[in-house]
Amino acid sequence: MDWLFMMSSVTACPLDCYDACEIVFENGRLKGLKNGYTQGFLCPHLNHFDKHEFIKKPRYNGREISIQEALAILKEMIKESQKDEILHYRGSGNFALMQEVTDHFFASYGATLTEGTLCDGAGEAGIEEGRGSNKNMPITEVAKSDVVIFWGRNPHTTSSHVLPLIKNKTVIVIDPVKTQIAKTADVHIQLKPHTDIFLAMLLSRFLHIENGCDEEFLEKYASEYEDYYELTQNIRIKAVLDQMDVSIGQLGDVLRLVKDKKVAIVCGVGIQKYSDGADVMRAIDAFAAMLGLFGKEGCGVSYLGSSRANIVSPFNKKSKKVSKVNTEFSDFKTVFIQGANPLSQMPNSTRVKETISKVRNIVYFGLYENETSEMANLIIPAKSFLYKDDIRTSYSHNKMSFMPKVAQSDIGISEYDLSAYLCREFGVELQSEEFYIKHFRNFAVQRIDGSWYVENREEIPYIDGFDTDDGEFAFLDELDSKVDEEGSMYLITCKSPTSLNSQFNRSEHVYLHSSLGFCEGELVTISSVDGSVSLRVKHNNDLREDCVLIYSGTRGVNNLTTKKHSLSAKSAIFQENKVEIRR
Ligand SMILES: Nc1nc2c(c(=O)[nH]1)N[C@H]1C(S)=C(S)[C@@H](COP(=O)(O)OP(=O)(O)OC[C@H]3O[C@@H](n4cnc5c(=O)[nH]c(N)nc54)[C@H](O)[C@@H]3O)O[C@H]1N2
Ligand SMILES: Nc1nc2c(c(=O)[nH]1)N[C@H]1C(S)=C(S)[C@@H](COP(=O)(O)OP(=O)(O)OC[C@H]3O[C@@H](n4cnc5c(=O)[nH]c(N)nc54)[C@H](O)[C@@H]3O)O[C@H]1N2
Ligand code: SF4
Ligand SMILES: [Mo]
Repeated sequence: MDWLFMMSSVTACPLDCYDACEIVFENGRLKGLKNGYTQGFLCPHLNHFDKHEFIKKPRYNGREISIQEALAILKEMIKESQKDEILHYRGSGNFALMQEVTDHFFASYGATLTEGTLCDGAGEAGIEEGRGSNKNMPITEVAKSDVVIFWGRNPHTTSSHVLPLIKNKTVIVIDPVKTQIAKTADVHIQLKPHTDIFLAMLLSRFLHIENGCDEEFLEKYASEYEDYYELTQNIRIKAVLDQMDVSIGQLGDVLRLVKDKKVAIVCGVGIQKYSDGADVMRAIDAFAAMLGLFGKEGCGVSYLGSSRANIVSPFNKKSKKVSKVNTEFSDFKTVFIQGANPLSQMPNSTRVKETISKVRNIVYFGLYENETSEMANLIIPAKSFLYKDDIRTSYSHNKMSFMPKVAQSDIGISEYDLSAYLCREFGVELQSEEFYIKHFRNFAVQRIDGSWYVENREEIPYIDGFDTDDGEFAFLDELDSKVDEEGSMYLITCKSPTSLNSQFNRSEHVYLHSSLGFCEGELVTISSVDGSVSLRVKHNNDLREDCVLIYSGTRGVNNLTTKKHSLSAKSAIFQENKVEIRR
């Protein structure tokens, strides 16, 4: 690696991750910043960041070229396409704010951008329906909680910096997988996947029956709670508990631990990878409302907030948009893909491959080789975060972290420099890089701990009620969800400890309970209504017997998933399809 060593500097991890760690870069080594939320440690992705081979040279139809040639070819591709034949598809490979500078060029030029999400959109829609906005309980608040409920969230894998904060607290885990946190939790409810809405509603119902609700809070901020209680009465307790594989005693255990306590419900994306994901999230929020958890210290629901909350983007130009979930790539002549691996990470890969193969000019602008670079005509290596100026925020806490260039490299080009070239060639106005970084910096304030935070992001949101029209929580008024029919197996496709979606060390296995009779190492075919994938088996008895686990980032996993949107948002629903296993 050609580091040009500089003094020790502080930067931040650019990855799409709750923790948004701050990093000390010293003599070519990356270490976690001791102060603040990073608490002096990083995760395996960043500890081994330089072990992963970057793309070093641009390529055009397999031939190595220079960056100047690559830019000239990109210019020709744009010139030979009508404006409405150009698509800018940007993923979340790097989560820092300057990634959006390319949006500025493509939107100003008249190209099409994407909308919707492969990630958290269904849950966010549910939160917005209930509260009128998605203001997140910053994860740092859990330090003040008595009880922490991890609901469809796997902190050892996806947000390990919360772990030091929950020592000696009561922990409840709701997850169909016996995750590492579940193994030491006070209560683990290993429910059947996609039954959380019933669990949340039954918890609300029994809380009400046992007079455990925060009535003062409810009268003031959620006065329709009696109607909601009535809705929960439509659930046939015994039959539904059987279907969920949960006992009434477990409901009692949860209620006993949370009553009159400071409770944080820490939700992940696991609960909402379904078409009714918004309703699931809203029912969990309703349980939080019944407990009166909003607007109080150490209490609340921590999900994925908007990392851009309270920041006005200078790059927010109007443009035509198509969905990121079921994009018809074949409608475009030139597709510019940045920080994304859609051929692996979008749902229904067979469809994605088919539609993208009809595109004349596929441009891939990224760091690593993958399924998308394999199909691209033009490959442009990006500079990694160490070699460019940037700034970032988090969707889990309120810090803003500066990311100055800490080393020099001749490899690749930054998003700003690529945009500056295109803006110059096509007569689009662009300010200096420094101007934009300063623009973002202006939304930060320094606090007494010396760290910078996004200005006016609340530590305790909803102190004065909700952001709905009447300031009250809007409960679900219909129950449209059903327990899935018995039969084929549930697909769990959660995050891997060794990869960040499709970056770094990607899993190559399917994980099954040993009692199913498949041998370790055996090749099996897993299929759904949308497609199939063949993978070797690894045993994992932390799974339920009715679950098939294939991590996000595994090649072929999205052959199995549907291109359908969730019902309330343009959000992907990776766990909607049931699957079968064949030898
Ligand atoms: N190591 C690592 N870290 C990551 C990522 C990564 O790929 N690898 N990705 C990053 C990104 S992009 C995101 S969005 C976050 C997501 O981070 P998390 O929110 O933690 O997401 P997942 O791992 O997808 O799912 C979390 C848990 O939900 C459980 N689950 C699945 N189905 C259900 C269900 O029906 N009900 C319930 N109650 N639980 C269910 C899974 O078993 C899993 O343990 O992680 C970020 N951090
Ligand atoms: N089956 C299944 N599918 C899923 C998920 C799941 O849980 N299961 N999770 C979904 C979720 S939550 C998400 S967020 C998406 C993520 O899906 P993607 O947004 O496609 O993210 P990655 O797989 O991380 O790939 C990102 C690419 O970005 C490039 N990159 C990294 N840094 C930079 C940079 O600085 N500049 C540029 N130009 N490129 C860079 C790398 O080359 C990398 O290959 O996947 C979704 N797909
Ligand atoms: S935990 Fe997340 S933010 Fe921290 S170093 Fe790892 S990937 Fe980056
Ligand atoms: Mo995500």
